[in-house]
Amino acid sequence: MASKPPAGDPVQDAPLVVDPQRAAAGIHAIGHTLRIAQQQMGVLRTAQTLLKVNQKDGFDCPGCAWPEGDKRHAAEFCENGAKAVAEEATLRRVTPDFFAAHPLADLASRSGYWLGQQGRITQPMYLPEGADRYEAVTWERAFAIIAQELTALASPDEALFYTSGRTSNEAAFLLQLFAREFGTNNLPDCSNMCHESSGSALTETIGIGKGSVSLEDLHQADLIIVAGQNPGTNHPRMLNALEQAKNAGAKIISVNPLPEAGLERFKNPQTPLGMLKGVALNDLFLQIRIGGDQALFRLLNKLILETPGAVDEEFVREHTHGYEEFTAAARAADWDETLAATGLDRAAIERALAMILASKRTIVCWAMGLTQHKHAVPTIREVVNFLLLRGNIGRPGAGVCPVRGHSNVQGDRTMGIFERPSPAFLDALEKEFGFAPPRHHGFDVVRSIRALRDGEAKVFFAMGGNFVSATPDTEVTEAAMRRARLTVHVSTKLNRSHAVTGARALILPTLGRTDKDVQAGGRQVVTVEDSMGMVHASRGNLTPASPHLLSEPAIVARLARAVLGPRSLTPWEDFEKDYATIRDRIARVVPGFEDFNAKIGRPGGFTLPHAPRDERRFPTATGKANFTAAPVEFPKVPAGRLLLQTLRSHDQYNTTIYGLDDRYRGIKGGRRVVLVHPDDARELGLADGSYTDLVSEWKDGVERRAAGFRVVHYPTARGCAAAYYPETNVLVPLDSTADTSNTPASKSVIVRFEHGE
Ligand SMILES: Nc1nc2c(c(=O)[nH]1)N[C@H]1C(S)=C(S)[C@@H](COP(=O)(O)OP(=O)(O)OC[C@H]3O[C@@H](n4cnc5c(=O)[nH]c(N)nc54)[C@H](O)[C@@H]3O)O[C@H]1N2
Ligand SMILES: Nc1nc2c(c(=O)[nH]1)N[C@H]1C(S)=C(S)[C@@H](COP(=O)(O)OP(=O)(O)OC[C@H]3O[C@@H](n4cnc5c(=O)[nH]c(N)nc54)[C@H](O)[C@@H]3O)O[C@H]1N2
Ligand SMILES: [Mo]
Repeated sequence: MASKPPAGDPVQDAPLVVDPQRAAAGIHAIGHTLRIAQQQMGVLRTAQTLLKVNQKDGFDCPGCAWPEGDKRHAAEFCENGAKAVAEEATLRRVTPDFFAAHPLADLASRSGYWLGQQGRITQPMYLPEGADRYEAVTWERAFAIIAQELTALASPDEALFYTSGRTSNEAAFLLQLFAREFGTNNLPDCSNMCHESSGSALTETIGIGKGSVSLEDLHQADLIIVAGQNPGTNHPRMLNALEQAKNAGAKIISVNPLPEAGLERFKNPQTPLGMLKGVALNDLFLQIRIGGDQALFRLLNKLILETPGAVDEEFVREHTHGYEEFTAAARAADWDETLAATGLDRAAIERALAMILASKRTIVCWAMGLTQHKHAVPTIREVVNFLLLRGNIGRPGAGVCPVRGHSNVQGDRTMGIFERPSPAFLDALEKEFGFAPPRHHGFDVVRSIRALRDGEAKVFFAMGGNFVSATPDTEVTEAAMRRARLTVHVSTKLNRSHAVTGARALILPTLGRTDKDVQAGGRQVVTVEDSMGMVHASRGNLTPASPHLLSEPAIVARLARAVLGPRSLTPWEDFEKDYATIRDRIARVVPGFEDFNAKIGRPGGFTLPHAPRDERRFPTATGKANFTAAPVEFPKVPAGRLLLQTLRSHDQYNTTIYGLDDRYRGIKGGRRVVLVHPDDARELGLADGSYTDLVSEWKDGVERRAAGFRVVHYPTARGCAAAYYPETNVLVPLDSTADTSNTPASKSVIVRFEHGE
């Protein structure tokens, strides 16, 4: 029998379903944006913030990592960016009185949506061992508690330092420096759950784990393939770039199990005509089965190889390695297997091929639809093979475009937030700071959860994020977190990770992107790196939520002094006073940041070097771009089951829930929905509007259950289902991860449905 969703949540989850929308953005989006913004921030702050988002003298939008163009519009933000800003700049406050009134058990019974709606945290809070609620604590005492627990550890590797990708370059650089001076490379980050597969695949094949295109390249492309990405919701400003490309004659192919609104039709809110009519962005929609992408690109590669004159022979000869082995594998690709893996028909693939062959400049963009699968890394390598074949890298209008998530997730990695740092990076750190950093690898996210579960790690410190909700296997992860001696969260807003704690817990409230940051050395700026390797400054302009907040760099600097004491030669006090002194050090440690302080003075910032893009040089082990030839894989789903992907609604930012609607998909007032193709639903006896439990089946034999989901008949690919994250993270087994990158396979969960007769 289908059971009811967990009790205790004051938010009624009662989804209503209407027809999905065909177009994204437009007038409706603007009204919606302003309404949400004013509810949270009031009229004045709405004006103060929304006019500064992504302006050259303003702050970087805390939403996605999509870059800003050189010619900025007065409103360089989107509906979802405005929601992200409103969420942070809200006038609502979580004070010590709030914690006095809400014991831990109460907080643990609330939904993530409710927790987030309570507002900005105003003071450091401490949960003593055995206490039933948080109490206010001074900063000094908070740092002393952390220092006490950290110094009591048998080894520095019993501590974990997590980073969520909103953290600025300056704070990230300090955090990794502190962790390494303390003695560990345990620096898991959200990237481990996000684009790690892209980083792994790209580093091996082109020598750098970052995308190779600029906005200008998108505008100049003949063909843009958008695979496994929903830009209408998650990167709305990307639609402007796609529209511009389209106006210049580009074709667009989208590859997705779902028809996503933004790609079908885009109503540009920044042009009057766009608002009324909108443009159809998609020229071809390949409605692929979940996990079929590697098979698709492999077959396309075979077809390119079989077309006389289609391969860029000169590029292959001059710049690549492994061609023979790859062509042997590609020639063996099989139509029938591909059609089974992808669910596509032959005619659609042939149409795609014609567009590919007609294009002289091709870009492939992708996001979580490709990265969160068991075979994500070989899938992305196959995309690289596809681009290499026709020389589509290192020239205008062509290249790889992994579209990043968090606004500074790429920068955090550049700053050394990585559990497997390169020896070169550690050498530079050692030389600059005069200590010997640990050389052995640390734990990524999945490995960190295991370490907590098995008692190998005892202190968990998070620079932002919402670890227990964002990670897989919620029950396992929460139990693991509860075994910690101490859990510490540097946060702006309340979330579930504050309610699922170790024996002792701390919440350290911090400034956000929109807040004015004044230190002893004056008003500070921080910097971020976008999805295309552009680094620029970000300046908040709002009065902080409370006088007790510390900035992220200040928190790390004070923590480092409390923990390391005189044994550290690093000038932590100077770093806190003036972030320019941090940038001077970054300039000497991280390649590409020479003259950092001078360069961020330039409006718009500067672009980091990227050898494949700039000079067709590939810093791989072979010194060439590597073709690869992995066996083709795709998920096999037993009869009576569907393959579930866990994705984002239009009203959320990862685990932050802005509202209960998913407007483009026609879902209103609830999140516990599962989208199923009507024909699959009929076969499985799932009536539209009925309720079902989702039960995930994994080879460990453990059955994981998410209860009480409303069935929605929806035009997804056959054999596939979709439901929102984080409600469904309970279904993703901890050990179900991508080969090589170890990213949780959260787009590929085999589920059966249990429902009343
Ligand atoms: N408003 C808003 N913006 C965000 C975020 C947010 O939560 N809200 N999150 C940010 C973050 S951290 C990230 S990483 C990005 C995420 O951006 P996306 O990757 O766009 O996010 P998802 O909702 O996970 O969507 C995955 C898309 O891939 C498709 N897909 C799923 N499985 C497959 C498959 O096997 N093959 C193919 N071809 N497609 C597939 C899904 O149908 C969906 O369209 O967005 C960032 N921006
Ligand atoms: N099933 C499933 N799981 C997934 C995914 C999926 O598609 N499916 N996607 C994965 C992906 S791509 C990602 S990136 C991760 C996201 O994982 P995380 O980055 O850990 O999660 P977020 O929800 O983005 O974190 C939100 C919290 O960050 C804090 N915060 C916000 N702004 C600031 C700030 O300026 N400073 C500080 N210190 N804190 C701040 C707030 O307290 C807020 O509650 O989730 C992953 N998990
Ligand atoms: Mo992400």
